[in-house]
Amino acid sequence: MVSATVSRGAVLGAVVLSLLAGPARAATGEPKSPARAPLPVPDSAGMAAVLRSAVAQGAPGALARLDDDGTTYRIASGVADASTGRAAAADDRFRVGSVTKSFSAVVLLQLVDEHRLVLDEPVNRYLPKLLPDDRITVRMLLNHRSGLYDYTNDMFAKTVSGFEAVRDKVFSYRGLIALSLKKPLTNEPGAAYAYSNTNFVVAGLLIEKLTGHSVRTEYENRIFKPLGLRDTFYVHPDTRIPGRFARGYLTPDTPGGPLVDATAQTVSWAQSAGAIISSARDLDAFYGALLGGRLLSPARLAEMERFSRVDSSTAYGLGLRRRDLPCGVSVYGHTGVVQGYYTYAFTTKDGRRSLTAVATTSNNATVLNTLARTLEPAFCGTAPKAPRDSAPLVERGVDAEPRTSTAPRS
Ligand code: REY
Repeated sequence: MVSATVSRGAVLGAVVLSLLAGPARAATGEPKSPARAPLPVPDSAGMAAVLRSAVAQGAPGALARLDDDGTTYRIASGVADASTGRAAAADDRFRVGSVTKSFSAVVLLQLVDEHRLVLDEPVNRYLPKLLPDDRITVRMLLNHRSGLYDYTNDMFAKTVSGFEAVRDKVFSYRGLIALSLKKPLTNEPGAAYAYSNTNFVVAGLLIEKLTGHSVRTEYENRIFKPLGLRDTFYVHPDTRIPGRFARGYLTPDTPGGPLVDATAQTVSWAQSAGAIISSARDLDAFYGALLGGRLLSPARLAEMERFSRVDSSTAYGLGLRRRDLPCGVSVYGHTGVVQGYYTYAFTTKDGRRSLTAVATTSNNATVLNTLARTLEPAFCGTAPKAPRDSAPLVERGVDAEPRTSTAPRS
């Protein structure tokens, strides 16, 4: 069963959003180019077909919401709760995983705007002796070029037992960084892109050091409240998702094994790298506001959008990913993987068409690759192409990027 609705009239919401962004951000103004590049009409039937495929491939539920300049498309398939059979809904809350990284990057870039931080200064200037190499700058954290080893590689070498070992744990930032520093740097500072959760754990520690507040307070005051994100929370170390949510189910390493309900967890292993809870509505609003210029000054947004290529269709800026679609449209956002949930959240360059798509299982490469196929019907308007073959393209979902077992993590 797929449910789909389309509604118009969210224009007022968009107006309120920009007003709520407040005078502090007024200098950043509205989108610079009101003349919008023409985009094809979204193919909502194509998006629904992709969600149905994700459910057929093992996700208990899948949902998507597209906000297109005042028109909203809501689509859902499967169940939000496998034990009660409640149908999934496009408004259900979920864990966003690494989409959190964009929120952390926005906080740090606002601090740059406020002259409280310099991107090209060493991290050790702000956090003395934290890192083993003074050449690691703040920018290298945000663009994954520090070389800091990703401790989650070891933590989740075994999917279910690795998860069960940490689901109730509370880590300090420094404890997580110490896990990373047991291993040497994976590259010379600045020399290569290597996606690592450690970078955004250091970012969280930096936010707390510079502001004297928890990341929760900074996310709330700088982003959640000004944008009116009423479904978005940072509850760490609480293990519960407030309100109505879709449950997330982890796929075990052994094929055919039962799914594990992974909904309740501290996500302390990720914190500022991955512990935000949100909804498709709110992620669409967040990326729309970010790319629309309502969270950062034009200069800082331009820094966030200085991309370096990761592979033929992906580039990474500062806590921001770019996807180049076959139809020639590029979209901006992030992917997220947290036990039980895969998220794709992307928007156009002007922030006026935003898509969030979620599947409620993880550690299932087939589902991850299927979910990626929501982007084309959403932004290119074409029917999604069948996958080239049925073999999983993803070895491990950390980066939510297709990669092979032999390729370096990129
Ligand atoms: C960690 C493991 C994923 C997920 C991760 N996510 O680092 C960050 C991100 C926050 O990039 C887990 N995979 C899964 C395994 C693989 O355990 N053995 O797929 O749920 O979003």
